[in-house]
Amino acid sequence: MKNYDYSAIEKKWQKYWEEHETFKTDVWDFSKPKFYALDMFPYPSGVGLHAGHPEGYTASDIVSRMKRMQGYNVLHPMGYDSFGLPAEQYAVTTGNHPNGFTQENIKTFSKQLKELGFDYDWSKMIATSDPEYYKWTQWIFKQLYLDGYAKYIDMPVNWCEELGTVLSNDEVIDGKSERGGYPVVRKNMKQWVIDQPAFAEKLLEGLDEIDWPESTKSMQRNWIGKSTGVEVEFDIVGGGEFSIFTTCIETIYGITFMVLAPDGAITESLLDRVQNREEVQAYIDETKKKNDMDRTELNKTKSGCELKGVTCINPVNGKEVRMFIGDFVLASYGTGAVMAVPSHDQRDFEYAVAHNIDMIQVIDGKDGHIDVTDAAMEKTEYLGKGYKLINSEEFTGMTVEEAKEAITVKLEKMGRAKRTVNYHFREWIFARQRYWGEPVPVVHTENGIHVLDDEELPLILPELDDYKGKNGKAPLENATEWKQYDRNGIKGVRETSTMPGSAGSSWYFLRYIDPHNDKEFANQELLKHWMPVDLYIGGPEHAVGHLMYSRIWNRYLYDKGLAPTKEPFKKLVHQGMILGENGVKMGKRFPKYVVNPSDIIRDFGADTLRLYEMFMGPLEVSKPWSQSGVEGAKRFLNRVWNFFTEESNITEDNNGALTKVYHQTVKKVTDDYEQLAFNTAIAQMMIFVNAVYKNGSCPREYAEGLIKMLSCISPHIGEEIWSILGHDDTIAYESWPTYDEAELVEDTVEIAVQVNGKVKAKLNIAKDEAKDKVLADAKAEESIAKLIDGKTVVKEIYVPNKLVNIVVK
Ligand code: ANZ
Repeated sequence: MKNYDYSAIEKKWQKYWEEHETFKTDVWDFSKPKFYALDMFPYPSGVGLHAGHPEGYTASDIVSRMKRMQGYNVLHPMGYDSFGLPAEQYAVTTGNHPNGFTQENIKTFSKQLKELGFDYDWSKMIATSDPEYYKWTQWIFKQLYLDGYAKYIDMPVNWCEELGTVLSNDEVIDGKSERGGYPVVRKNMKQWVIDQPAFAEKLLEGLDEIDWPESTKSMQRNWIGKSTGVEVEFDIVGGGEFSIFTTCIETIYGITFMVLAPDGAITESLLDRVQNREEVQAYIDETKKKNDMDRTELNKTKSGCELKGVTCINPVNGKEVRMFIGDFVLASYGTGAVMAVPSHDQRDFEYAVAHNIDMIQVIDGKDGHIDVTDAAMEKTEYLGKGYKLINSEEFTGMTVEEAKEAITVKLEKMGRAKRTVNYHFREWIFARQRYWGEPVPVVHTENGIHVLDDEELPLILPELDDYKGKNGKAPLENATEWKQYDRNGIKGVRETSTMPGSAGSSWYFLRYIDPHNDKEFANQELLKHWMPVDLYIGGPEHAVGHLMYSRIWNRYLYDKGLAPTKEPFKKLVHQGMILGENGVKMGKRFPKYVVNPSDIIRDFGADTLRLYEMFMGPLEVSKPWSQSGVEGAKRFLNRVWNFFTEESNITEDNNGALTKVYHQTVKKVTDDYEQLAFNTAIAQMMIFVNAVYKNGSCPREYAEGLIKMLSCISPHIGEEIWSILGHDDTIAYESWPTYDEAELVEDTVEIAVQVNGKVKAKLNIAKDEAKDKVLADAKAEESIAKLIDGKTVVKEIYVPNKLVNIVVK
């Protein structure tokens, strides 16, 4: 028996693949159908691969290897999302350029990925921090700007005067900066943004045509937050008017007060009229310290104050209504004003209780009174339940749906209502005061913004001595020479903020198809052939970040005629998390449970690691690591090795003993790989290997079929056994094993055995068994034998493969 020296075997085949460029894809070969398998590319951190990386990467590797054997031209690339904060922090603390650190990490990652035996086409590797790459990130940004989707506009931001910088929401705690504890205020500032709302409808529609997890689609729908309602205009007593946005116009007779956004324009226009100006101003100042998240949280107490001396008129019944300000109403959503109906809305209810305001119930439950708070909680479910209006003049008695329409029509006739759609989706803030990112290719001049010419791209990130921004300002402010722009008579100062981390990853799937093109971001003919990505695998944490941004950039390019498909990722699968042996997330908290893939590769081999991670359970669920599971995986590979490398075990003829189980295995493995159900595919291969051992030998055709299937999961051992079986070439391009449906048909059937027409027993017989044999077996069956013992058999009836009836006297 040959020794299974996994370490030598793995090194040998990794070298072979590299030397033979086994997995280099000729993207111009259109003669075969294409398959584009994509992994979410890693951030090249300083710590290298973790146990979670090989999981998703092995999954896409298996499918891509099967597709290649099935005759597809497969593109399976890998690269690095290499701009970002950790490299920047490294630079700040060590004074070294982040590029060196990033290049080192990329080397480590690539080495580790190669040790895992993935079938990546390394000639197509990209890194988002590479100028050859970010040239095109800048170029796409430029198009977005020229088409009006990238804008430089006033946006509310968290501003810290002492630090002189904008902070993200999580850098602000209770109105103070996390660092230093300085006061932070909301303030409008010029920012680079991408107009996401402009894509909202297209993004919603696109979700219907892609094969993605339902949970991810619904997270995207919620994030976009489409809301259909009505804007209604109210007159202010003493002159003027304002509008509110509501999704529940049917509750208009239940209004007992109004709430305005304290920091909104309507409030500002009323300040001169309020009698309690000081109180109001103090509350406005308080509001400006909070971010939207704090303000809208449901369980926060509903603070606010009345605008004393200011009231408005409800247009449907002429009633005078009190007006308040409250921070739960956001200036940036709808009109920045709410008609408050405390009987039917949770937040209005809490506000009314806190401020002692009346309530009027206007919707009656089908089963009597509906709890005011419940009604609000069930806001969506309450439609279609037949709830009827009360206390609503001519609309009393109508269902909610009828009243929605009728009241809208009435207000429209009065010239008071406008049907509106709102999105919660906001502009995507597209600039950071950081160093390690793509420079924004624009210049601020006296006459406004000047965008760089194409031949000025890439705009290279300048080297700096100091990567820290002075006083919290953008680090590129330190690049005093670089900053100054003077070309072709245009003078100005370059933009010093850089693009966010998600810029480069929003289009990398297009670049992989043609990564070395220096004329365009990718050749259009190639894009047409290769897009969309057929299978995209990555973590669920990107559900609304990267996966939304990529859809936006792709859709923008599609609308411009520069990308061939509306949606970039046809099928998406999220791998589950691999937990520590103690069942919790691997990390600093429990260092003894952190698994380093390199250790497993050293002690068991990459093939075992890959097999083990695929056998742990369904790909999509989180599962704890188990060292004994790794050993079990290794034992299985040993069993395969020991049997199939022994020449005398492989027969040239086929006695049929393994035919059925082999065909069942090919069918199950093929179907399961397609469904990414790897654990059950492996279980079936184990069944087959057990049957082979029991049989003592295996026909060559079946041995080769098994090794082909197994080679997708554990490619090194697959190649090695394949060569021992007498082949000179790689197994990677061999044809996928096939199965015969006819061989799958069950060859035994269960029949009923009756005595005098009553079923007394069941019997398993070979299909189409001879009548005499079946009758004899039936009569020999213990329970039947007892029943007919001593009686005379007068008739024997046999319906083939169905039943036997023995008539006795
Ligand atoms: C009256 C009403 C009665 C409402 C009722 C709800 C229930 P979505 O679905 O998120 O669009 N609203 C409107 N503008 C707001 C703002 N700027 N800040 C905070 N809340 C705002 O929610 C729309 C509902 O949220 C609107 O419908 C409005 O309250 C409130 F029984 O109007 B409703």
